Amino acid sequence: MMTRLIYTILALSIGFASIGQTIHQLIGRNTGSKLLFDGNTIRTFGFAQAFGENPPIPGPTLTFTENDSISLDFWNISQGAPHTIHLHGLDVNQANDGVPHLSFEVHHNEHGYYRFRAPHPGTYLYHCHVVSSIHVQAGMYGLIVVKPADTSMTWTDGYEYQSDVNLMFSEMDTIWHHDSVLLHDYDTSMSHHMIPIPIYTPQHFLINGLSEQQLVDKVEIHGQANSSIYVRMANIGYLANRITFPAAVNAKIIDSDGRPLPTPEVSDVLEIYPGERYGVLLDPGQEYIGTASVEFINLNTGQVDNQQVLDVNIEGFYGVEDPNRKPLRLVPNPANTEVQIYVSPKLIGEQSTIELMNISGSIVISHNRRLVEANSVNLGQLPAGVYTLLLNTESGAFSQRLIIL
Ligand SMILES: [Cu+2]
Repeated sequence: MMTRLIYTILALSIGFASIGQTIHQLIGRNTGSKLLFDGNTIRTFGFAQAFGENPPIPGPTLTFTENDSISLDFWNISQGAPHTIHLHGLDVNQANDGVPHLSFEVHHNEHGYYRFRAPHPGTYLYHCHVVSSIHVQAGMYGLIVVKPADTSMTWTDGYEYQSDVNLMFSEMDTIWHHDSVLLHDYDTSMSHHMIPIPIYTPQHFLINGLSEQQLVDKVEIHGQANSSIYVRMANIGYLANRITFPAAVNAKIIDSDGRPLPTPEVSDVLEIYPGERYGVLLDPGQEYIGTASVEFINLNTGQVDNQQVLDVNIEGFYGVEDPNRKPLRLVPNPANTEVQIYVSPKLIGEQSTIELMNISGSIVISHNRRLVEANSVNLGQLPAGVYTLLLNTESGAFSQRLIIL
């Protein structure tokens, strides 16, 4: 199972794959570093994909196709503790499950293969299982996504979706990243419960490894109006997460822990406990710009210790070349004191309501108007910002984002 190899033949083993089998290479390292939102850098452990790469946190998302035969070629280049890959939720056999003493450990400068068949489509986790309280906190975790053969579906005979977003929630306590704690990364006597570990008091609350202003433009829920967005979520932290979606995206919880829910639940709010995974389908009916909230709940106190905010950006009719599919166009956009609403020929002559909504959802302008080709709207002295123009006609309701400078 485990082979001691020297680096000189390493190159021969990289990139090898036979038909029907996928080989992913992962490299366990305990010499990573991570930049936090406050500008501080801490030491981390993690999973990299290339030798010499600073391991990202989370580790790389492993994407498999249902029923594929997978080999994870796992190298330990850590100068220290052994590592494993535990495949959380995947129902692999014990020998390939990465639990030390039941499976195998990969020591420094060694590698081993985890072999398994990708199970039911869904969202799963992987993490190191050596002194897992420390190694997971140190950063040794990542997401596994198993897709059906038809990747436009959540699973065979499931839901069709047009775009997807993966969100992994975790926390970090910088004290646990001091060498004094990380030194306890391995204890052959199995007495690691004796190691005095400081009480876990995270200061950093992470979505895909980022928090606060690091999230801006990096992690967001993004999609198109009138299309479905599949959001996969996993909690690898020690706190619970409460996610609140805006009502405008019509969130529906469709799967949990890698299995479809027998009865999908329409709900804007979802709580995810440590180790759990959920799939949520969003079906925004119109353009929307707003936020989703992620609260981190302390399971000892029940209190919300922190809240992070994710941008939700649902685009309208941008980039649609067919003029018949573009019912309205705003010129200029960004605008200053006035905007022209150009409507498609089939809307001309229809009775309409033109409304302008600010980012808090308040209607700041409302007109009733019989539509002509170019409909002028005076913007007055509205404050600069992002607005949504809503056009209600006899043929239907349309919206478009308008930026006022
Ligand atoms: Cu480890």
